[in-house]
Amino acid sequence: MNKQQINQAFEYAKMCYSEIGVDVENALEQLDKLPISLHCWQADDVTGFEHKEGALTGGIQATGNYPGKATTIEQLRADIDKAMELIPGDHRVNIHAFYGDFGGKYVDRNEIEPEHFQSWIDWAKEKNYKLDFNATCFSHPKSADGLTLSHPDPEIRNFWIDHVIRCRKIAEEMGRQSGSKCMHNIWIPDGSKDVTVKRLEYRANLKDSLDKIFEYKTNDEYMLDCIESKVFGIGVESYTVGSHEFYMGYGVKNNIVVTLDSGHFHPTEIISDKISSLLLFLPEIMLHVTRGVRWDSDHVVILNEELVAVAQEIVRANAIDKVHVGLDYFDASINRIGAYVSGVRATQKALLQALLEPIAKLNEYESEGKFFERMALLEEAKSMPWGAVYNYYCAQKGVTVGESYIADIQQYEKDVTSKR
Ligand code: RNT
Ligand code: ZN
Repeated sequence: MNKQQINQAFEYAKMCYSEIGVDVENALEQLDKLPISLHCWQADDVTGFEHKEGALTGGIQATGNYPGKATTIEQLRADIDKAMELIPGDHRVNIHAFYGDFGGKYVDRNEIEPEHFQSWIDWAKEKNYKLDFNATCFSHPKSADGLTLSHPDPEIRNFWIDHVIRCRKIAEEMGRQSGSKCMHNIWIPDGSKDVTVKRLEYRANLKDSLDKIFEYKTNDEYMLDCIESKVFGIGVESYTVGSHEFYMGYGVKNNIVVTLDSGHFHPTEIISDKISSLLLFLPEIMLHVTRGVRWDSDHVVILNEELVAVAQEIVRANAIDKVHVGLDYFDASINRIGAYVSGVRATQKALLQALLEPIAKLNEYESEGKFFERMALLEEAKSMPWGAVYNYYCAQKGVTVGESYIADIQQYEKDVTSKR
């Protein structure tokens, strides 16, 4: 497609949308202000930079051994830069604590400091990315028996409390230096494989640990904490300490943002319908958008019905400023940089479709009880030429249009990742 064809298709799309009362330029302006947080861990299968051969634990698993994964900070940053080049708009990078720049030394989780993340902050500043952060409470000897913040041993609990407080300070520093609020996510793997008797005790321990963690007050302008629940993990099938009810209760009571990960509920349970409930009780929400296939398999996000529903719920609830969209998947079986680009583009397409909805008319039909009309207009909206609008947006931002980014990924593989 050349520029003229892209523009012609866009003009046609604009006309179609204006007929149903939708302002395309306005939708694009909004899309452009919507950052997506790119998780650093897709580039290296959640390995991090603490050890050379650190095993991934905590009930999560990256499957596949596609060649060329990033094994150094430089490689990982180069891969993210490449992905960002193929994504229109300004976005965020979500870093895990065990990706620190430790200069070849082993720095334990209860020793990390903002200085270990200064090179990330500098890189982000140079590239105009904003940063998000995560405590890392897995892949560590002190999480080996499956418990961290809920551990019966107060010494182990204190170790993790210390780690998370340090992470909150690092997140605060990231937000302060980058001039954009850093979302700090807390997810712990705690749970057990088999029938568990002392469910209440571990949850009471977790509650107590969180209370201690949040005793340290951070500046809300620089960072916000989020707490992420889960239903089960591999080897942690019978009991998860940090369940949805646990964190929803804790979050609502203490005004802490809740993270909804789309892979963390029962296989047919969806997060789209949870957004409008949580928004009534919490000022903001964090999303981990992923694609579970039969379990929390963290497949690459694609443009499926639930992704569109999530985007629609955000837009219909007028909550663009309140819902933080982050991605969370790690597919090691395909080109990892391609996985980033496809996932972000799919998420943007879902958001764009939602922004292009004839919402005024739909609201009107619904208020008037015209339910056939509502259904029919929703059906028509599905086949409106939103693809032409997305292509135009890419072209406008100087980013490869349509499937031609496949060739860019192949080229980068040939020139860079295949040589690792
Ligand atoms: C695990 C959670 C968590 C992790 C990252 C690496 O099931 O989804 O968010 O994916 O912290
Ligand atoms: Zn997650």
